[in-house]
Amino acid sequence: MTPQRPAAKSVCVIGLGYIGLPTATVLAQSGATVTGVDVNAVTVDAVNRGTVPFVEEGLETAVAGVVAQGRLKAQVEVSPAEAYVVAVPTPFTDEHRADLTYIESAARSIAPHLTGGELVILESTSPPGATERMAEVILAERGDLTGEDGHPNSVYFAHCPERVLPGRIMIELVQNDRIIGGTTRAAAEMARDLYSRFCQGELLLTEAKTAEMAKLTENAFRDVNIAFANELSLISDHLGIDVWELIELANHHPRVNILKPGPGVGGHCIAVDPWFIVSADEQNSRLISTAREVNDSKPRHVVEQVMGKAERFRQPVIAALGIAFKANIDDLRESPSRNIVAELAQRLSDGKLLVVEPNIDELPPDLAVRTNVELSSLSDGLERADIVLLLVDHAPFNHVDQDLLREKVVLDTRGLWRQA
Ligand code: SAJ
Repeated sequence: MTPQRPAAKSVCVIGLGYIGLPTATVLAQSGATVTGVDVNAVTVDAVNRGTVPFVEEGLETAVAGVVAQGRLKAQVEVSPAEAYVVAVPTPFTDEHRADLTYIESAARSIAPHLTGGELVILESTSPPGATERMAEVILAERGDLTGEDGHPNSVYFAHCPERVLPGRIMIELVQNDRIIGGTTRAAAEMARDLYSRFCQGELLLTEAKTAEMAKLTENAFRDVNIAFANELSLISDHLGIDVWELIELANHHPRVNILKPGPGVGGHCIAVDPWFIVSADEQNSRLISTAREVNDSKPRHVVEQVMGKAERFRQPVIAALGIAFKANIDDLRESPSRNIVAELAQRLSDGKLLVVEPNIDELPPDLAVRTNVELSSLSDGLERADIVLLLVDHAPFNHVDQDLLREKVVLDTRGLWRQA
């Protein structure tokens, strides 16, 4: 039986990171009273001052607005609400399995506040079965409550994975279609009513496990497609073919659309999520796990290429253009380019690595301690380098004067200058 109640007006969002904070903010903008919870007191203080501890276009103004209106406040403890949104990290272990510790501890912190009738939504990207697991943890703590529909003491559980692109989060949160998977139909409908507060995209109802798998599938699809491009780049290098020309030609076919090869796949989504499918059904995920391996092998290949070119110089100076995980962001986490630079720094016995990264002001600590690595401007890097290694297609690199590269050994892992 579907509960007859309006969309939740009070919401507690647990985890104020890249997804939780924007979600709390758009919920507050939609008129809900939102409590944002984070274990990190620095984050809590920042939000309560109307500021944001990371860079995301349009977020800070929005946070400042809802905090000033009293619609969003942050704290370290969970407090009672009609709906809870869990947006905590799901890291993976060394064996490529999802670590559900943060989800379980969020569930335990919610359990004491429930009275029956509440909705608990898991937003974190999760392996199939994680929403059921979250429900189990809560119901194990609270024997007086049930996960079945229609009782006065029912609690409703759903999985609503985020699918927003970093850099466009505030737009995509509102515009993207949303998959909403309930452990029961009533749970899915309650979650739909909550998301319809701010989401202009289609709200697609399904069951929790399918929703979990759908999110992983989207990222695995992209990973497999990038792996195909990366594999073509390895084959082309071996056969002496220009992979960019090859892909451009093949893409003229009306049903072929090959993605771009690069120095590897980074970020905390595409390079991680496919492993959650593999660990759920290893036997049947051969293509997905091979794609991960192909993409993970690409940075090694780039390092070998550079080391091969460096042999001809006594003290090679290498300008590495970009260490973010993709174009036009400052995020260095799980970045193949950063790993390539670290590996090169370790292997170069003599010579210098000039890191050109327009989106940061200082090198991360692991690179800063290396005496053969320095942060450099684009013009300085290009002038001093014997070898120019393009790793990220940041916008400023588009306009490099090709005359400056004429005397240099150039390794363009993104094919950016091919079109120049
Ligand atoms: N990359 C290539 N070649 C390409 C495209 C990407 O090498 O042709 C590399 C990028 O350089 C980067 C990595 O892949 O290292 C991932 O970048 P991305 O732009 O493909 O994706 P993310 O990780 O920023 O965001 C993805 C998005 N998922 C899909 O497009 C299916 C986003 O919508 C998700 O919300 C996000 O993962 C997430 O949070 O899961």
